Amino acid sequence: MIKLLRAALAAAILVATPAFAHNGVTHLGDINISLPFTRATLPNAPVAGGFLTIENIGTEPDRLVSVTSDIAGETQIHEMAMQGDVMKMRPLADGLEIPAGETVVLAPGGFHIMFMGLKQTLVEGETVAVTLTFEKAGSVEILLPVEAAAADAPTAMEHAH
Ligand SMILES: [Cu+2]
Repeated sequence: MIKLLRAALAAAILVATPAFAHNGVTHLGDINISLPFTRATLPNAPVAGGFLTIENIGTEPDRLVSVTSDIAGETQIHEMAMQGDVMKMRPLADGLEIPAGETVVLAPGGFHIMFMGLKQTLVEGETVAVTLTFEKAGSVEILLPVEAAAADAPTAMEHAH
């Protein structure tokens, strides 16, 4: 009976938390998410960016279809693209494809998570929770450490080498 309860409990935990984190990498099915960060903002800043690295170790492409967060009125997935001579950002209406066996980096100047209608100041040293939803791998909550306003990468990465 206890064995059965344990098995049921283990199954329940598996269903509730399909993702697990190890050495700073969050595993969600064939998707590995690493190096999450965002950047400190001034008070009343209307927008902020979020950054992380997504690896697809599977044999099928997947797609980051949405990102949500309580810190913003709306959270979008953006790309930077040339419009004439000007670099502009625009939302990816169909999400961001993560090709099989490839790694897609969301970083300043490239793909990024965009917090629109920011509801709070982002303070260095705090963390921000976002929920990423993939077409195949499902959803996972990721904590983005808030780095300095000019950070290009999470400090944890710099400390690693
Ligand atoms: Cu943007």
